[in-house]
Amino acid sequence: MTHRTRGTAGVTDVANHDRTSMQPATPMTSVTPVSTTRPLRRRAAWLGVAGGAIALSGCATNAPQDTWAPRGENAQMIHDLQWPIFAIAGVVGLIVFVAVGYSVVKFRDRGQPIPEQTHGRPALEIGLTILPAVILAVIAVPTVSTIFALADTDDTDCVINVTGQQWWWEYDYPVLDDGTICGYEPADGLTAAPIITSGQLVMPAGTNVLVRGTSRDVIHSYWIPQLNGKKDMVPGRVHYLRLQSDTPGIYAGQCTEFCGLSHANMRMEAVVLEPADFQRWIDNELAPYEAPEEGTLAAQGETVYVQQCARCHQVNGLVDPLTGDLVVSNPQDHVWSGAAPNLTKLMARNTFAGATWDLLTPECRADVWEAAPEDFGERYLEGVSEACLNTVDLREWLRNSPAKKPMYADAERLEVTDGKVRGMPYLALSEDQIDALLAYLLERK
Ligand code: HEC
Ligand SMILES: [Cu+2]
Repeated sequence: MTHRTRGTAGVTDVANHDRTSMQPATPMTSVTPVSTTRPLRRRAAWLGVAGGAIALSGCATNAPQDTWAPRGENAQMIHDLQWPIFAIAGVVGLIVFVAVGYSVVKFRDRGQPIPEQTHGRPALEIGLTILPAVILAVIAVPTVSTIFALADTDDTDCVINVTGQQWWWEYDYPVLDDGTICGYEPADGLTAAPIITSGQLVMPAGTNVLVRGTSRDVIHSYWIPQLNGKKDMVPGRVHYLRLQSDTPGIYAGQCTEFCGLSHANMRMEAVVLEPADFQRWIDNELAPYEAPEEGTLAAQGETVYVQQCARCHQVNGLVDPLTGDLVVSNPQDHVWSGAAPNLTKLMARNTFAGATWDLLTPECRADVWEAAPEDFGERYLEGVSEACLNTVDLREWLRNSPAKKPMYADAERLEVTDGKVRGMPYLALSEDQIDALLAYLLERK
């Protein structure tokens, strides 16, 4: 015979079914009444304010990285898929929220007895398992076909190699077997050679561009929202990304894989030019080097450049004025990633250092960036003039680049680095040297 001393099972059984008839252990009126409604209301008010602010921030008019404003075929494909799916998910979400809200309010605990507990409803459960499966199966059809369409490389007109490194993108336009660059023949008198630039990817309008992307250090991700989705760029691998647009203009993007301290300063732009303008761009990139006139400030700048910059940066065709030798950079000995931006035509682009700062003053920038598509090419190809040069940011960069763009969290505690640096180091240039360098760089366009 069992002897039950406490009978816990019996007590809980009773408590479950007769909860409402139980008396609270302590009377509800206590000596110090604590009200919970006021802090709760205040919290709800703050939540409302925060939620409203977040919702309103979605209304920005100047949002160059808007995924809902496609400007090319690939982005349009994504857009055509995302709208209906967003709508379906929205309807499902609404039904769920209404059902949950209704149940929460209607069946809230008012002290009523717990309803009779049943063991499931097979029809409902099976139905609610099959329904989402059917919805997902339906959505899968256009999704998979879009993924395949976005991975197609058969219709490529132009190949551009894109390489990420901390914290900027390099573009390399290879010379194809037929002697063209991206399908364009250089003008008479010019020799086809790979064009190497950084920051701004220049591409012809109405052309299927295929990016062959990789990385020299960590994983980065290439993303121009108005032209296509994201593509990770991984060391030791080549990933492909399609870009296309019919509308001349500048399309902004940014690295979307956390890649270290200055990840947020790793931006890029795609610049779309009409074919005739693109031809002019190519010809200008390939134009032979013109040394500064003797005795000018720019000529002094050339000397400073050869001494201070040429070990990392390449200026194609530059001849050392002192020795007469062709100057060839060897960034692999000085920079961890093994590369530094090619400065041959620095002033033909209009942003620098991972497209983070403008080479143009705000007024001149607006003239280019806000130009109508039919005027855009002409304005972009003007490059940076002396009157338009944003000397503020460029000077700060040359004075102390790691102070402008953080390269190390704690440079004081650097281990021995084999003489190599990440990004561009502090070079202790004098203001005179910087003046001369600016004059020299202004002619690089
Ligand atoms: C030790 C190698 C090294 C030296 C020396 C060096 N740089 Fe750099 N420089 C870099 C690297 C790496 C970057 C890319 C940094 C980034 O964008 O985060 C860079 C970026 C730049 C940029 C931006 C280019 C672009 O297309 O975005 C300019 C301009 C520049 N350097 C000018 C100079 C000048 C002028 C000198 C000489 C006074 C110089 N650099 C010396 C490594 C170097
Ligand atoms: Cu990155």
